Amino acid sequence: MIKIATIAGSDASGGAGLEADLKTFEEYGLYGMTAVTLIATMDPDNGWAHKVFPLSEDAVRSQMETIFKGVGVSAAKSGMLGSFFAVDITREYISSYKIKNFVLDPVMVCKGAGEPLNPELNNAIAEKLLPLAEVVTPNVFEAEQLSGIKNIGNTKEIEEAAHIIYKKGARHVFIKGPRLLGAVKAQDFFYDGNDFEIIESELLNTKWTHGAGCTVSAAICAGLARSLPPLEAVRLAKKFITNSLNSGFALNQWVGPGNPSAWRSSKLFS
Ligand code: PXL
Repeated sequence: MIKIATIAGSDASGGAGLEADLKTFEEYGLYGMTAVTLIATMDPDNGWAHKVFPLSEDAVRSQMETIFKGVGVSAAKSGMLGSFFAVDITREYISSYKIKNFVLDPVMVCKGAGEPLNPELNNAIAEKLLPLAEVVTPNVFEAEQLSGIKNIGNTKEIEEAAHIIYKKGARHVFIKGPRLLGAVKAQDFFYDGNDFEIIESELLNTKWTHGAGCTVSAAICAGLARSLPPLEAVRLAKKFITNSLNSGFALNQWVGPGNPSAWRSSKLFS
């Protein structure tokens, strides 16, 4: 059995965070483990406002011991870390256990949470975790933060941002889903230091995309765990998320996730 871990927050609503990661790992036939950094809850009496409950440093470190020392993994990803110590501990374990297949999802903002998380924490993520990343998976906002380029609005600026992020140490850069003016396809951008690749799928008209970023980075990580080269892992992840979002659904009036298991259950019950 191939083992894989996520270092991430728990989303009580189940669509994003480590819940999305675990569901994705399962679809790839892998054994998933979790180091929980925080618990995110959403308030139904206050417009689904997010609240975050960080776990203690000791609790985060103990989980890392369980996973990396006690078991071992073929790949790991990080999601919402939420504290400086979680960034430091992630760096420590990914480097001392020489995890080559490390996918950094630099979660800096959460849809629905309104404002960006702590900007100083974003700098720590860039400095300490980018150099360890086999693949980093920023959305456009995060690519702006990581590269320092403001208001990315066209392919040339995406290329520049990808190049800067690559120079800061990530071995592959995957920029997720910018809505560029005039785009008729859902486009993501992949850069490996030499070639710049646009990866396209049909543009879906859905607002149920909660957890899409977590899911796609988990799918890339799962592909790497299965020994796919990064570009192949990214292509398969793109198919996986498109499938999932094609079966998205509402949880309530505020939020709806994709359905990562849709392709399987449709076979089981047909
Ligand atoms: O989608 C970003 C995200 C990541 N991690 C956790 C979250 C969210 C958004 O809700 O709750 C735990």
